[in-house]
Amino acid sequence: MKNNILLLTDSYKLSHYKQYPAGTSQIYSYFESRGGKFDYITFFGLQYLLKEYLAGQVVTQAKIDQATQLYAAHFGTDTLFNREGWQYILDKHQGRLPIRIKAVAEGSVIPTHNVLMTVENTDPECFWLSNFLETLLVQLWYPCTVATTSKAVKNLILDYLEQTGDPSLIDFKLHDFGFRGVSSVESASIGGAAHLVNFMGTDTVAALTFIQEYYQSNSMFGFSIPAAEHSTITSWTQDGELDAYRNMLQQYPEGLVAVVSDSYDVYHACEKLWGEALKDEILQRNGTLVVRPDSGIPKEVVLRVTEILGEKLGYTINSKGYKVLNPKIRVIQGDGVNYESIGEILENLAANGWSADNITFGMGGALLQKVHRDTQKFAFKCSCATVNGEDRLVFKDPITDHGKKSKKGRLKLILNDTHYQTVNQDEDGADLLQTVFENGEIIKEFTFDEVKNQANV
Ligand code: AOY
Repeated sequence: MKNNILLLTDSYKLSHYKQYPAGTSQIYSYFESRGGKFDYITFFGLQYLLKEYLAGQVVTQAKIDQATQLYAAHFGTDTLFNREGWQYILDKHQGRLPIRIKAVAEGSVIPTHNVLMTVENTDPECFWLSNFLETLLVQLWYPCTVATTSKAVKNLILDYLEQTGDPSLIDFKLHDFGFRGVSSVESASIGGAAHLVNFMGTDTVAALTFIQEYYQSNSMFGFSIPAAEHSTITSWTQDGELDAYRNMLQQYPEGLVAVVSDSYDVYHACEKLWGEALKDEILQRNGTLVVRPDSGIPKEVVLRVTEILGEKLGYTINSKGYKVLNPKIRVIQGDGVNYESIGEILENLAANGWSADNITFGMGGALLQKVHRDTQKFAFKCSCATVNGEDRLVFKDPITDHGKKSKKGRLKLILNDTHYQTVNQDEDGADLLQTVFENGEIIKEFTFDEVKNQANV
């Protein structure tokens, strides 16, 4: 049985329905980033979770029966599982979840410490369901964190392009190399799509079908080019390195082609092979050769490779006073690339007079895998409980870590001029949270074009 919602939770949640106060009719919870590495969150990925796991009739008799059996064995007793609660959802709501989810528009860029999403039950009998969904919904941390990292890198590269070159090149300055480095195909799909909220270059093919399927888009949102890997170069043997490179230029006589060039000696490859033996072929080629170093200290190797290629194939000085390689040649760095090393590489290039126009980055593990829920400290907390018909302001504020303090009451997100604020619903100001899900139905959908537009306002 695919995606049994009754099983997509932590074990302890199965016992929680008996733990709320008598008379509880609603649990209202919210999702936020309590800070972290970056100060702004790009919100992305909720629509996938809604479509894949929550929309439509997600409770069936077979799923209840499966859960009944599994939980009896798991807990060693059949008294814990809330069978009646789920049977009620099947019988009374045709298996559709009596839940309302409000959220900021997908692609929104919101300062940390603000409400991004709220979850509440719409049937008072189902007060226990709101936080049963926490486990699944908090997995939103992953696409939000990837989109946030990718956006931060975009702003970093844009700073250097504005200072040293052409900002219109930004869309292809960060290429996703991360498919092999993630823990699953599902993660590659989700994380790869999150990166494409900000950029247009990817080698993570799984992201493309994910966008088509979950973000209603028939057009293409990720692009790539022919590129070598070490096997296609080293199989010519070290003596055949020149022939391997010449073959690349001949097999792809037009457009962009990328060639990993560090199999033996990247400096020799740039100076003698690309820079002398193949110089005329590169200069006469109708396109751009992208040289890829793939080892060493990134900021040092990139600078030296750029200087060799500049000396051998030429460069011009742009209007901002920075050197730009001959348009027939560029550099791509994919080894050791993360937010910090990109800054170091661009700084070292600029300090030596080289424009950011010369380089593109490939980012793999640091984009899609070297992130965790605490990179941006995501949390889902109850802020209001209705008990005996009265709303209680609910919060936590541990003396052992006030950074974990949570918000109180029914929340909304407002924009005061340019300043986002989370306030109580009875205060003035238009709520930026929109209902996206109610009683099993998706109320508001976003296309990937809309997500991208929202992320770049
Ligand atoms: N791809 C730009 C196109 C892609 C890649 C993918 C791991 C590319 C390399 C390149 O130029 O060099 C996964 C490592 C590299």
